[in-house]
Amino acid sequence: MGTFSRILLAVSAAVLALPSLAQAEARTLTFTTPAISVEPYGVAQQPMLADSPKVDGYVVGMEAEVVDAQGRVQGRDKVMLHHIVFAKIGVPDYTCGGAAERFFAEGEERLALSLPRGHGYLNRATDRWGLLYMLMNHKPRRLSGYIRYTVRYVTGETLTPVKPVWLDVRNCTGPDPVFDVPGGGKTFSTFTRSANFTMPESGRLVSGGGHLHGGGVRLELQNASCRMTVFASRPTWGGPKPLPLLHEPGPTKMSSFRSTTGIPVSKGDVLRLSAIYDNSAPHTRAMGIMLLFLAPGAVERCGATPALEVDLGRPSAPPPFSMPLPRSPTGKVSTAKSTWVGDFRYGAERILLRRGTTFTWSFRGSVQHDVTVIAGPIGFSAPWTQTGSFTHRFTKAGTYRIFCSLHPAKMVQQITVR
Ligand SMILES: [Cu+2]
Repeated sequence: MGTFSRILLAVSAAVLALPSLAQAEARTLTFTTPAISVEPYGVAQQPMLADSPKVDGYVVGMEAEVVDAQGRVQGRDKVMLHHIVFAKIGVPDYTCGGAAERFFAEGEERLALSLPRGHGYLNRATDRWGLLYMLMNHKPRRLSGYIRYTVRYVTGETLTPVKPVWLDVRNCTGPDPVFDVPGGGKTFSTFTRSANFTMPESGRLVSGGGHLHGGGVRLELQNASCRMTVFASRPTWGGPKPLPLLHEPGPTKMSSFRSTTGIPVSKGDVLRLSAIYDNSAPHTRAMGIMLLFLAPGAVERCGATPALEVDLGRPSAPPPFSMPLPRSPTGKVSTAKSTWVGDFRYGAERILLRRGTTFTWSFRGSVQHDVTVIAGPIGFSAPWTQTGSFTHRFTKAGTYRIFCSLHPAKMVQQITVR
């Protein structure tokens, strides 16, 4: 076949692929961040400006992954995408206000955004995007990762605009919206953390998905005003675990829904989000987040939920799991009631206490650290900090395995309570 025939063929294929509106175009745009360096077994997190489509249009789909310098997707056992959040700068967030509207996020579950046909998230050529990343390196050497994200983008057509509604059981309490599941309950016992959000307008929820961490059972959205369960996002477990274990593995997938009809919600309706976790063991630094997309407009009050297109995965109960320390604690056993938390180690790594003791960690790092129980009779954690102190009263005997979630391979501690 000659060159000319090949061009003709390509042109006719392109014409056939065009939608009915001659001007309309859907493209997949690919963006890659500069290199992000992550220390051995370390965590890197930072906000950065992000490239965005420089023409007016609508985002209809999105996904993100970590690639190496050659553009190859990195395995979860190298630099893992722990969390990523995209936001439009200068636009208040739907639920939390402030200066950035969160519109897309992924965690270990790799939830891609895919809006139902005819709906899109409006983007202007002049809009500016930011992203907040958290990467984790599972190798003993410094590695660089690049976040590559693809945007499915529609121009030349008017779509039904949607607004991102970010619901979180921690309800806008800062950059690290975590809570601790204490554990210590019977097999199959659960722990629930909930938060309410009152809808400021009416509309249809046309897409939604969830985010849970290790130990998550389900993430449930209810319309409390209508006494209806709207949607439950369920975790799928399994697949290879990124080794060494630097955190309790999370779901590999969370179920999500799409609907062109949408789930009706009315102005004033109270949406209640509940994160339900296994409570037979501690699950510290847990999360419960659901990102929904609302197409504003008049609806019938407490109208029926339509049939949803659900990407279910293979949901099951979280597998029983006991997190080991990445290395053995060393040094002589301390019986003091306090220790320091400094750059990349705890003052004492082996501690023996009497039940009822109130123990104090004093922070004095040049970077942030924390105290996170990864296994033990009761789970608790201290927030990321460089200064100040954190106390915990040990009321239950047993062995507490502790690390800094930001430097898990370096900062370990074991406290035995008798
Ligand atoms: Cu640390």
